Amino acid sequence: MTLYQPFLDYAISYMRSRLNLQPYPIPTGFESKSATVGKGKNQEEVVTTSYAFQTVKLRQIRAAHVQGGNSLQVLNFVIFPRLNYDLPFFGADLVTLPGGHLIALDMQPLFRDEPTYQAKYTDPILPIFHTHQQHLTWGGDFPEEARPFFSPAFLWTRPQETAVVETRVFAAFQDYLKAYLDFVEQAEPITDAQHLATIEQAQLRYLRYRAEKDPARGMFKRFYGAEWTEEYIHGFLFDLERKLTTV
Ligand code: DBV
Repeated sequence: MTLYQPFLDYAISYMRSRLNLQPYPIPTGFESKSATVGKGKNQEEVVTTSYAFQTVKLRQIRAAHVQGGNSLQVLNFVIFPRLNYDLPFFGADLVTLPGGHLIALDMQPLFRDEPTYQAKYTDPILPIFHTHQQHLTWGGDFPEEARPFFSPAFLWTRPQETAVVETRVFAAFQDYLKAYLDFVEQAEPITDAQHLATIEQAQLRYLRYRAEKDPARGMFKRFYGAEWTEEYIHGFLFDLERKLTTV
């Protein structure tokens, strides 16, 4: 079973239909990684596959797809805009573990508490959020320190049923991605130096938080070792800092 393959296929083909997707380099050895985990009858192959693209407005569109049998499926899909746009991040963390499903879907804001920013990038999403939230109830506790990185339209849910993921979550994912590409289409480059500086700071704040707190770190370390994991996190999943210092 590969629960999130349809999400990935949909996202790539939908983006191709609206954007001029160019490849984004994936560091050698990180395109696909596999390991055998567990013992005896419980042995499972865990394969992590990476995908990455870029466009004129989007610095990095990347996905990590982890497939390890029925009770281990993850699709982490993030879009990082170029630093001369004030666009939010598209963030999807779709996670299935032995304990159940955990779904995080949002347009993650650069400036969480700025009214003009909210009016531009959150208010238009609220109708979509409310439509889906009726069927996808609030997932409960999540790290308080992560709050600044999510918008008021954050869909956060832990569905009991796989069917809910396949139907309701998939529908929400499609609607959020469409709305995001609408924002991208409308986005105009920022030229004001002061504004550009605050955007870079906000991107770095987000990136450092995600790289430091990556909830998948433990899992990846167990499967693939510490060295591979740190390189994957800093050299691919959350690579902005490296890209800035190596220009
Ligand atoms: N999460 C990632 C990447 C993953 C990934 C790159 C490639 O950022 C998977 C894999 N997320 C993943 C896994 C878990 C979570 C959990 C495997 C389960 C960890 C576990 O239970 O062992 C949203 N993801 C979570 C949680 C949240 C998110 C809130 C619960 C974490 C917890 O309870 O501590 N998305 C995640 C997040 C941000 C975001 C924290 C912060 C800005 O955008």
